[in-house]
Amino acid sequence: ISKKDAKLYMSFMYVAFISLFIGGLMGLLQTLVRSGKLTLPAGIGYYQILTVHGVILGLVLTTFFIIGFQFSFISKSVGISNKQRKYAWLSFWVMLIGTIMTATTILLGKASVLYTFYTPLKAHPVFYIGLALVIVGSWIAGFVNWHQLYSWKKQHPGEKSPLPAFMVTINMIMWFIASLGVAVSVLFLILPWSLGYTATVNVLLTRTLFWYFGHPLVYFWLLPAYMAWYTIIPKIIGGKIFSDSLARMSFILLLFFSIPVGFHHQLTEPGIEPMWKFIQVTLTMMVVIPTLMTAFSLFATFEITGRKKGYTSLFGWFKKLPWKDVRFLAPFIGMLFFIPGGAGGIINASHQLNSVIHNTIWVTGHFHLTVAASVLLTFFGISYWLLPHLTGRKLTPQINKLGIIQTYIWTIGMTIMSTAMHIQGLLGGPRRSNFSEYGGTDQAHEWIWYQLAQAVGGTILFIGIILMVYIFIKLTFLAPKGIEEYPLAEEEVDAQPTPAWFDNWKLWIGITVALILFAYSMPVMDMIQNSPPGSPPFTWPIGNN
Ligand code: HAS
Repeated sequence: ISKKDAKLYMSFMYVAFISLFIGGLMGLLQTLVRSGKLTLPAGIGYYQILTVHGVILGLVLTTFFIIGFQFSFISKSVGISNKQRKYAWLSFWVMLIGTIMTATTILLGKASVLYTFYTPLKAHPVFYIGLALVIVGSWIAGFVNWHQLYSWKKQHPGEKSPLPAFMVTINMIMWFIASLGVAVSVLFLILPWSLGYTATVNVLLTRTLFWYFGHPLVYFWLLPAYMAWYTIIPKIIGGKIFSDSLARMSFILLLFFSIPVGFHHQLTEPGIEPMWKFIQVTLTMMVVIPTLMTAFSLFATFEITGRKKGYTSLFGWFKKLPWKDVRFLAPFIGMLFFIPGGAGGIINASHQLNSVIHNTIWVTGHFHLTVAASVLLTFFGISYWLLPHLTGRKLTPQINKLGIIQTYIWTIGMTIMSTAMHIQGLLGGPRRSNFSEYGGTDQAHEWIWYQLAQAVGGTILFIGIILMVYIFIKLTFLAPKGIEEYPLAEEEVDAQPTPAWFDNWKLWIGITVALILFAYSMPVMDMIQNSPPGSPPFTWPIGNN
């Protein structure tokens, strides 16, 4: 990778790791405040720090890391021209300006609306304009990525698109189609209301448009982790990709079933016909198929690689995986976290069970297992080789060891915190709630022990963040100069050739759009025609803002 390219990709990484530190600190404060052990100094609101936590980690850290990593990943296979690089920089600056605008409004206490910015909570218009810019910046990145593949295809007629380019293209198509929903909501409904041009807002419609975007958002986080699981992990363990076609198929299925499923976040929402909820829940369950295909393919890679190395006993291949290589260990533990995380997701999506856990802190436990453990541990795993690769340094045995310690700290902290969240959620503990004794009820008394456990887990996690930021500084500025490989695997030699129809983009986009129209047209029309009169703004009780 040339110096020019490395500088571009690293810029995204700087923002990602600064966000990790700020967002993580806010997470620690959350757990301490909720345990009743800390009162925020005057002027800082509970919902203010919760908004910083969600926006900075859920939207900023993830988007910057993903776009930066994807640029490196796609360029590795199809290259990047000078002109494309210029537009990639444009995407970076637009995203950064948007982030600064959004962050400023939250820090000034003018946008304590949480990362979901549900109406009738109302933020300062600059908050929404900033978020819109982050999205526009990411669209520019998507257009550059598509243009990269398009230019390569023109030079290689008849050849199948390289797997990394295929994967990035799918993720950016999903992101583009999904973020159209939130763009419409912000531009046509929320911003005019926030600017004072309209007196009320259609709450049901804005929430629906948010979740039309919000669920694919979680797969936008997950797919880069899958990119690493499918194509990087095999190389790190000394093996090959089990099946190029299977990997492509699972990405295509995730594209189909990520978007027309947002109602599973709105199962308790009045105003949506149960039949449409049922249809979207059915489509949600389909997502399990590509996920289990991924699990199967990973274990196939592990076993085939081990057996090729001569480990013949039943589990010899498993024992001999490179457990002391943090580039493998961190993502592997991420995969393990996905088992309870995914099982929790199936519970959430089941209508009757959803009514037990909805709006409880169980949900917070679920997404800390999925995004903050599975995805983030994989992103850390990527950082251990990507950062030194870009900065021309070496992942030394000493930094590798620190990385292993970091992985275990993260695992312990997250296990304690998310287990406590799940149990407290089953006992009815609410999510998104400041510390309260709830009038001294027995039930609230039961919750406090789990809150304390979360504060312990949160503290351990924050130590993990400090260590990770230290590792980032080491790998970026201090580690000895050297060459670190970009570990991209090849396909197994005896794999069936990938059929050409995988590159039929019109077909994949056509099916995706058809599924969306099927799942959303009628209920959205119903919301536009029959929603109750819009709602005036809601503000938090004094002291919570
Ligand atoms: Fe979720 C809420 C349903 C996956 C993130 N989810 C959230 C929220 C976030 C989030 C952030 O249906 C909160 C939103 C908010 O603020 O309100 N989720 C699902 C379902 C899945 C799922 C069905 N979620 C994710 C992923 C996320 C994520 C991935 C982030 C990256 N989720 C829900 C629902 C809600 C929800 C409801 C709303 C709840 C409510 O009422 O508010 C599925 O994708 C899960 C499929 C996964 C599996 C697991 C397969 C396991 C694998 C591991 C491989 C392991 C290996 C190792 C190879 C079926 C692939 C094995 C080794 C051995 C030794 C055994």
